[in-house]
Amino acid sequence: MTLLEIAKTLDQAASKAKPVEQMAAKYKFSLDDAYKIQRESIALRVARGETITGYKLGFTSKAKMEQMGVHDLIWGILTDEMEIIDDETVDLKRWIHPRVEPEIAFRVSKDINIELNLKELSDYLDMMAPALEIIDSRYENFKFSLEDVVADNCSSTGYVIGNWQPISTTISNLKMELLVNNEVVESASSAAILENPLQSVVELSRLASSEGLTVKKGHIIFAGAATAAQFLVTSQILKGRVEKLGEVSFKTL
Ligand code: OOG
Ligand code: MG
Repeated sequence: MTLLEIAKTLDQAASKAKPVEQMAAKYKFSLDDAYKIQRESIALRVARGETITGYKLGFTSKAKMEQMGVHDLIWGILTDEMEIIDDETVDLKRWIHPRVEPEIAFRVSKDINIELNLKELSDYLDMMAPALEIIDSRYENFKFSLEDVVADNCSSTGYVIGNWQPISTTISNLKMELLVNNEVVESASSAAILENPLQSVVELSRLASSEGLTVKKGHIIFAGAATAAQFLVTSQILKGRVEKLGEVSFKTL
């Protein structure tokens, strides 16, 4: 299979909610190829009329790396098709075996096309918000290698963003919780995310600029989960709570 054919296979798996077998070992594609496949799959979405809304980092915490058995930071692309409104009810039939995880989102206030350091970020980001990410691997049994998950756009599937607020407080040690039906099921400090979730933006600026890619004003950035993710089932109320930032939620059907 060519890289484009692999991208089409993963794209179809996502739109039909039908899993496929892992492909990196079978078709021997590299991590570089995996990012090319990811780009091709996003191009298919854009050709269908979707708009790129931002980026997500993955495996920025030990809890996530250990849960999934993958040990390197990854990045993927978000589109408007993935957006879920705060408090919305979503029908799980559109996905394969979705999971949810608590996150923090940032909003870009000025184009980023160079590698930034932590101190420079205040010129490039204006807002932050509590968020939830829904991930849904297109691979059978949610099992993958690093190359496989990158090709699959890092399992990107859905995102919910709570109230945007200025980045005024220090966010390197905030309690982040995932609640299912109002019970806390996952909890960790935001320090679990690269010691400071803003470091995810630094990493993204490095990775994106090295590819000549601009993270645009208005784009959102998901820093990565601090905790393991939880499988979704029907009739749940999911809530993400970030100390000082507030709550965000959705329901499943
Ligand atoms: C890959 C996506 C990882 C995160 O926040 O670490 C991720 C996966 O776990 O399927 O989104
Ligand atoms: Mg995530």
